[in-house]
Amino acid sequence: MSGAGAHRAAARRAVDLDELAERLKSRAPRAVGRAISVLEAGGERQAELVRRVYGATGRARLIGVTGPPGAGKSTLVDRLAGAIRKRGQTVGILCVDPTSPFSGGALLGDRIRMQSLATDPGVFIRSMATRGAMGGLARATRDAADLLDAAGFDWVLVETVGVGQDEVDVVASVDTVLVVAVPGMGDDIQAIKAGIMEIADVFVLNKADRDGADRTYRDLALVLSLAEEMTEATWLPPIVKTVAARSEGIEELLDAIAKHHAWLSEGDRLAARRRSQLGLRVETILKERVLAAARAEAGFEREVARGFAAHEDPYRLAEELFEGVVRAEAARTEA
Ligand SMILES: Nc1nc2c(ncn2[C@@H]2O[C@H](COP(=O)(O)OP(=O)(O)O)[C@@H](O)[C@H]2O)c(=O)[nH]1
Ligand SMILES: [Mg+2]
Repeated sequence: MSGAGAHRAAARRAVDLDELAERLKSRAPRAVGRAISVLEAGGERQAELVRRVYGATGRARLIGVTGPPGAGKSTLVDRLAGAIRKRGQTVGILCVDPTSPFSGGALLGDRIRMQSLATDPGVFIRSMATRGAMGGLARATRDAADLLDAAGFDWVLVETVGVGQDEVDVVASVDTVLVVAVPGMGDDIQAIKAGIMEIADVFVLNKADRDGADRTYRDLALVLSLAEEMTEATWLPPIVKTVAARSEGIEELLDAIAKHHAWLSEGDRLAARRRSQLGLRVETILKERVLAAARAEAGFEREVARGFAAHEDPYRLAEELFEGVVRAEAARTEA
């Protein structure tokens, strides 16, 4: 493409993103869907779209829902969304579940489970996917939450299966994290403790209709009481029993979420939480940028091969690559 042609194409894409950002405000499902696809595709357009909508973010209540596969997360999200709609508020839902048997077509599975909401214009549901690595999916999902926030949804619910660090990162970058447990987890409670216990703001003991619910409740309460020293400033995560399949305990769960929000709203807790989450997002983007530049402009693979042959230490190699990136950036700004 000629220089002028490339310039016109870039201008066209910018107009197209401006238009998309504008149409988002109507919360029209097609516009929201297209915008999320831009985020999933990654690259510069992902960044440009977030740049355009970010000014309008910060109003929605962001809720993460995580826990093992089959715990009832999608069912819970469906019922929570229903209860939120009854209050006249709107809700955007994002699902990240690589373990879903419908992978690729996860949308279908989640839509079936969330059938009651599928035709409601006050609800937007999307299963997230990217062609890239899990890290890319995590970032696109967090960006999509911003997009739904900017579009004016009152609530954004993010469902992720609680397995890897990336899923945990996504769910932890919200205002309130719900960790879903089910009866009879036994030793798994220890597993939760090691992995996602720390990030729970509210525990949901779902499938409370099952045998062993009381026992699991007591186990959870015990683990929680041992967790850390309580001070007046500490939030003690409550345990809420639910039977999502029968819509039981949903109002109690919303109450617990409201209590957590009230606690966060005291002093600058909410701002502090969001500030540290912003820091983590910037950290991720910065790491990726420096690494991408090291690959594209400082010959990462070649330098590692050379360093290996010369038995150079990793610190020295990283230092050299970093200097290569800085030189390339300086040359670019001069040009
Ligand atoms: N017995 C019982 N089953 C439930 C309950 N909530 C959800 N389920 C069922 O558990 C299965 C998995 O639910 P789903 O919401 O897809 O779980 P997810 O993988 O965590 O999203 C489905 O068959 C649900 O109908 C509950 O409270 N009690
Ligand atoms: Mg699910």
